[in-house]
Amino acid sequence: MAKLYGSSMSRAGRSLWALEEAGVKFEHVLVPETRKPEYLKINPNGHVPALDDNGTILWESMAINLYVAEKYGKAPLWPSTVEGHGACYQWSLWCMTEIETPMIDVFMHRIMLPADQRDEKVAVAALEKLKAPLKVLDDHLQKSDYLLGKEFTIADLNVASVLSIAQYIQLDLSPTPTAQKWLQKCLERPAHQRASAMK
Ligand SMILES: N[C@@H](CCC(=O)N[C@@H](CS)C(=O)NCC(=O)O)C(=O)O
Repeated sequence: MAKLYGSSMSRAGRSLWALEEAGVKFEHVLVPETRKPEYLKINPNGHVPALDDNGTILWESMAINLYVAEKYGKAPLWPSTVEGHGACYQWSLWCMTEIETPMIDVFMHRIMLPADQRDEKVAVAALEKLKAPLKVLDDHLQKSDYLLGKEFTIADLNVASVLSIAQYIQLDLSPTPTAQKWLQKCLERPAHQRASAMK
C-alpha cells in the first residue's frame, strides 16, 4: 500500500488531498522528526511530504501530486490530452514560483515566527508582490469555471492548495472576487475536507 509522509498541517496536506481526490488507498505516516536517518533515506532533504508508492519514492509536493493524478486519477482530474498535461504543469510550476514564496513570507511574519522576530514590512511587501499573480489568476478564471475549463483538475488542486492558507494570513482576496469564489469552491470539495481532517 502507498505511504504518504507528513501532517495535513504542512505541505503534505496538498498530497493528502491529491490522494483522496484520486481515490487511492494509502497509509498516512506522521514524521515527528524529519532529520532522523530513517526518514532522510526517504527524503534526503528532510522535508515532508514524501510518497512511497510500493517502492517508488518521490518528494516535492507538486511532483507527488502530478504523479498521483497521472497514475491514479481519471480524467478530468488528470486530463486526457498532452495539451491538458502541459496546462497542469504550467499552473503547478506557476503557483510554486509566483505565489508560494510571498504566501510563506506573510505566513512566517504574521503567524509562524516568534513575535520579536516578525517584520510586518516583509509581510506587506509580500502582499504587494502577490497582487500581480492573483490578477493573472482572476482574469483567467473569468473565462472558465476552472483553470482548464469546465472541470476540476489537478491544476486547480495544486494552485488552490498553495492559496489555501489565505484565510490564516489575512490575505484579502476581495479585489480578485472570481479567484476568491473559485478557491472557496475548490476547498469545499469532500476530498479536501477529508484530507484536512487528518492529523
Ligand atoms: N518544496 C517542498 C518543500 C517541503 C517543505 O519545506 N516542507 C516543510 C513542511 S511545510 C518541512 O518539511 N519542514 C520540516 C523540516 O524541514 O524539517 C515541497 O513542496 O514539497
